Amino acid sequence: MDDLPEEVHGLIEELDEAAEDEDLDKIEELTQALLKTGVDVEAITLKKLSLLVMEGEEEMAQGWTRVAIHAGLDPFKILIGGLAEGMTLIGKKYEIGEAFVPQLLIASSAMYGGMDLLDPYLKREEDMASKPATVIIGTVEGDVHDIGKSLVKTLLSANGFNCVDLGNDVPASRFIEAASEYRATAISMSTLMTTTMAEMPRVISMLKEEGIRDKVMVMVGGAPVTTEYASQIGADVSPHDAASAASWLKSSVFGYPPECARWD
Ligand code: B12
Repeated sequence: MDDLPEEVHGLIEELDEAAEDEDLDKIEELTQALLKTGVDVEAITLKKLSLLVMEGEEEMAQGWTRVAIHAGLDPFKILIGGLAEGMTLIGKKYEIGEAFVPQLLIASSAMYGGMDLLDPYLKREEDMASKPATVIIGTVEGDVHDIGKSLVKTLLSANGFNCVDLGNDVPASRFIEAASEYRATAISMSTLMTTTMAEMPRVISMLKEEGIRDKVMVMVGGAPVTTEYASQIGADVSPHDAASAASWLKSSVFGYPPECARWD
């Protein structure tokens, strides 16, 4: 961002102030002025958002999320390339000892703060037939990491799936109960820790014990989960990110028996 014209630097500084003051009219007005300069507003805004999440600046991250919305950027790009990218940046710092748990927590709040504002813009697709397929989503027992899980939920919802979010630290039995209760089409499990990965085969074993393994597709994911691990534990798939999870499920659901054929 160093090589930007003086005028653009000035506008970015003014936008920082307006974001801090939560001055919504000023943010809109300055965004229009920034667009008129002809600079790459998308690149500037995504970079700003990732840095603000990394620094845990919740108000500023919200202000710049508004800038991104006013600038007409694709809401999914704002989410993945801006807000979630900030979590990746703080994660790298944590791994080399330059950030600690409190910083991770404030970065998470900044990420969720921006995501709340984006929510109404993350449009739901309506072309999935009148009764959308239901997916049970959660982070496994013992694990409180929920950002990746929430991204999967957002992307699946945007692709027309009905998501039942069980949250984090979800006992295996809760996945099973919810699958039967909602006559689910799929279960999506996340974990970010090697120590809690064993919860995933536990859920799959319970599905088999209850005689319902063939009624639901099982997706597993999270940083330590590999394709090999997924097939070893008898999951159907482990797409590597939230967007591929949504596209895999969307294409798989059409060849899958309908809900009544599975659950009645
Ligand atoms: C933020 C963070 C936290 C936050 C979580 C806040 C929150 N609301 O989620 C807090 C501070 C609470 C936290 C706590 C802890 N953490 Co932590 N945390 C992280 C960190 C830095 C980033 C995680 C993150 O949000 N990434 C961003 C999201 C977007 O990525 P993601 O979750 O991986 O999701 C992507 C994919 O994996 C995939 N995906 C995710 N789920 C699914 C599901 C499906 C079905 C599919 C297909 C795809 C998919 O899609 C997403 C991309 O689109 C990671 C390090 C890292 N680099 O990952 C450590 C990390 C996960 N934490 C770790 C640890 C050890 C802990 C603590 C034990 C620390 C402590 N001493 O207290 C506790 C755990 C407490 C518990 N019982 O769970 C370790 C785990 C080590 C291991 N291998 O087991 C890591 C790897 C850091 C490290 N290198 O040591 N943590």
